[in-house]
Amino acid sequence: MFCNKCYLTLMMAALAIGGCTNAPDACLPVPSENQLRWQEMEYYAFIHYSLNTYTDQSWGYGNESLELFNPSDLDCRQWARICKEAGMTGIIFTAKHHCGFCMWPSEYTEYSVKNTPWKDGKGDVMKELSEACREYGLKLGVYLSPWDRNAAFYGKDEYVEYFRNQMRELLTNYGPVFETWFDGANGGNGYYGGANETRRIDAHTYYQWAGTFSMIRELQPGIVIWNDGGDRGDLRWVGTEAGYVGETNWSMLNHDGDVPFNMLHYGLEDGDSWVAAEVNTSIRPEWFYHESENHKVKSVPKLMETYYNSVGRNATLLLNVPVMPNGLIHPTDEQRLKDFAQARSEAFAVNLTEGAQAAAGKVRGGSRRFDASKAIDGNTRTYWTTDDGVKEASLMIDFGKSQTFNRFQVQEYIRLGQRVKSFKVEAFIEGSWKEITKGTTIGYKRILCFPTVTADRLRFTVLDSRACPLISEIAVFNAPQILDAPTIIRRQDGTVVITPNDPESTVYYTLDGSEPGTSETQSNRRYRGGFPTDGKITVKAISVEESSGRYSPSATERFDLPRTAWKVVPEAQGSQAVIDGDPQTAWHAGRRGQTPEITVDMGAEQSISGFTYLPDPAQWGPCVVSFYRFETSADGMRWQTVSEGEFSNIKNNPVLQTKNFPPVRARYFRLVSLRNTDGGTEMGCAEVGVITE
Ligand code: FUL
Ligand code: CA
Repeated sequence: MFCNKCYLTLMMAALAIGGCTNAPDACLPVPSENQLRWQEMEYYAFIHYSLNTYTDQSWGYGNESLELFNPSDLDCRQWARICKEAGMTGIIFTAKHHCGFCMWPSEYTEYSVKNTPWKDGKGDVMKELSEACREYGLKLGVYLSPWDRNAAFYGKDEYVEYFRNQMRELLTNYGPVFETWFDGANGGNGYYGGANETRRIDAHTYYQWAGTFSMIRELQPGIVIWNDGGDRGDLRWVGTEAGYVGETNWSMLNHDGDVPFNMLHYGLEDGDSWVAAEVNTSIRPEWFYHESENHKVKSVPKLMETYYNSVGRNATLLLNVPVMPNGLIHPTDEQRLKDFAQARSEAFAVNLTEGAQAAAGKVRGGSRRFDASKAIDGNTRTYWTTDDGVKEASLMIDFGKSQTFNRFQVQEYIRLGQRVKSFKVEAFIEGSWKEITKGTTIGYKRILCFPTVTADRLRFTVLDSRACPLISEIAVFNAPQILDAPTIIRRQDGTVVITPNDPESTVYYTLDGSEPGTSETQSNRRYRGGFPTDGKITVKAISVEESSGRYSPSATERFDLPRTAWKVVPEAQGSQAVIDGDPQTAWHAGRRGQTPEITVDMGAEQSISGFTYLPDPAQWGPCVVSFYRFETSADGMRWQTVSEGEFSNIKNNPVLQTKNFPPVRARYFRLVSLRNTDGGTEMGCAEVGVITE
């Protein structure tokens, strides 16, 4: 947190750097030294590993057996090596997830590694990880779940003391910790020492965060504290786990009162506190390891997109990699992280502003205070600026010769506050200035992608700013094109439709499970438009750039029987969207007092052993079901419940949910929403399906 007392120190820093008595005033609020150091870490790892790893769950209930924890090859040095090679700067580890199991031998509970078969109870994952991080030059962070489904006294006053005691152990015994992460989730029910009941708390009052935060700051003066709004932390969640923050992203918030989701996503231009954004997302759909997701590890293009939408939008990127039951990171994830690092170093290999000339344009109502060359001197501690009060200014970069580029990177000197509200970038092409891209906020770092252009001059113009703009660095790159895996859907009538991310590329696909190649053969077909299919199928597809022969990673989709004869009954306007095979179309059941259920007539009896639910992809008001009942019927009159329960962590991670049950024969099925993540029952649904025997 920044206070006015620090203002003088800051002014002096500004003078020293600017070397000029005329340095601009700070534009409050400004980041603390801890926040600055953290922001510069840019990209670091999340590691999810706990008892869930052994039960295939997202959230443990708190009663899972301690005997489950006995990894054969646990090696934190492997994790640290992989993260280091990936270009990451630290690791935040799930020391305790919602199930309450402690990955270190906590003095305050029996539910920890000390009572597992692993190393005869003498092991300590936190210790091994802290040593590995030190060895590889990575910073260490801890995730300590406030919600504890094992603790008998969770929900009572004494739990807060317990939580603080655990925090104290973690912040005392393992060296410097750069960040603490407290997930806000509380799904209510749990084991709670055998009580097996639902316990709800008010997350803002129950944990008495103020006391916990001051203890944390005392134990680790260099730390930053994560929060999801309102609790005076140092950095904020962005309101989604999908891997992006708003295009407009202010590093400020108001610290009082509840912070709505969209404020987490965009920040607040006139917020009173510095609370920059951290984008947390997983390299797989879920946070913990699930074997069934081994083919769902995000592609390099997807990771690049995530990078541009996080680090490239004034946030840090906290990328999760799960650990397998044997205690190691899966080779696919390792390879993907390496390829992602490689793609970034290729994209940002040559900065075209190095050796170029920069000049400030005519400034309306003021002089050019600090020279334009400061914006391309390779030093983020120096900056180009104008006189106070000037909120519109431009800077021209002359490459001296014709250059080809498609990325523009710009940084503000945030020590004196985040200022720029909007800007544009033009290139001098065929004798005139043409706008090639534009943006709103900048902050610590902003990267813009646009179609490749060739020009010898570029013009950057700040169109509006909270105070005179301070631009510390501008870089221009020519990143190679990256082909992404195409998306594959199957429509209700069995037609498979494949869409490449780059419309100019060619798609090849297979239906026999083999990896697609770059030329047409009997099994490797060239995609020429939607094609009919029948039965259960697996489709694999790649995008190919014909001119170079380069190709994308492959996409794989498995489809159960086509739904040709399916009908939503009774049919309501738009209700077919839930079975049309298109994950982008959705329908809501239970609006305006109607029953929150979807009933499907499959047209004929089938033997089914599971169902799938994909929530509405809409960003706001998606009505995601968290507690459900699934029923089947042979005649549409007499129904039986075959599955009932919870979709864990679906609120923050609304991916496809699969539930299995013993096979039943049925012609009809019905998904009933018992509760959605907002406490109501309305059910937003993009797709509902069954698993046939
Ligand atoms: C969520 C948790 O509920 C997930 O399990 C995961 O730990 C994620 C980072 O935060 O909200
Ligand atoms: Ca749909």
